[in-house]
Amino acid sequence: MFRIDVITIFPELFETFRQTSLLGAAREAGTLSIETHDLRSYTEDVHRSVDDEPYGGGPGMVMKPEPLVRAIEELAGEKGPDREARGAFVVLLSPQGRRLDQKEVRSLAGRSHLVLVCGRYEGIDQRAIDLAVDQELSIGDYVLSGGEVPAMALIEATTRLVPGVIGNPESLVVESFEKGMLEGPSYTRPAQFRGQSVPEVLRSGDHGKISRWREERARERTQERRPDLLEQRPPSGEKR
Ligand code: JDQ
Repeated sequence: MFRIDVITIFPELFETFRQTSLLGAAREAGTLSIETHDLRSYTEDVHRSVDDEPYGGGPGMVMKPEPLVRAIEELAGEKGPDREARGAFVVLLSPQGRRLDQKEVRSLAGRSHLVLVCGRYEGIDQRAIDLAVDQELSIGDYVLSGGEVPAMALIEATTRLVPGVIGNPESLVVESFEKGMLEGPSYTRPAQFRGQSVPEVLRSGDHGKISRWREERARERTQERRPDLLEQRPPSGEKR
């Protein structure tokens, strides 16, 4: 069982997401559990405050450390080797984190319990991060308004690698980023559309030829759009 707990002030953002086919099926099969936890329920003041003004002044608000650390420790335990030994790993989504890539996704999918912390406002008290978070991750170099959308991206990317979550494991390994290359073009019916035809080779029935053609198109597209991916690739045949 792969368990994901999400700490957020907007748990309702995850409701329809949790019901999407892949995640819903895995939850019903008992291979996956995704629970959200309202950060406000971990506050102890009458106003249920999760933010406060920044020390040193400046615009915006900062997330208070107490409810965050209380929530994380209740769900994952105290930071340290015992927590990691249980397979629990606490990730804070933030623009200051290391960039999430497929290699990191594979590593996260190898854990058994992820606690995802979604911030809001302009920052999080550094002491909460130091005390309770194992890793800060960003999904890309652009600024969102909170960690919820990044958390959903991380959940989709990791859960599809968890055995038993995707129905067909064959459709997985051959995919673009798992090979360190982009996918080439795909086609479906009709064979002719607005004067453009499906490449003849794909309708030839020669699977060896089709496979080589796809490999060439993938390489061509990767060279054109993402040459950085080809530079990172190990010599052919080696697993990344
Ligand atoms: C939060 C914000 C100004 C943060 C608050 C919490 N890849 C990625 N982009 N943006 C985020 C992640 C992200 C994640 C969590 C977040 C943005 N903000 C907004 C505003 C400075 C820092």
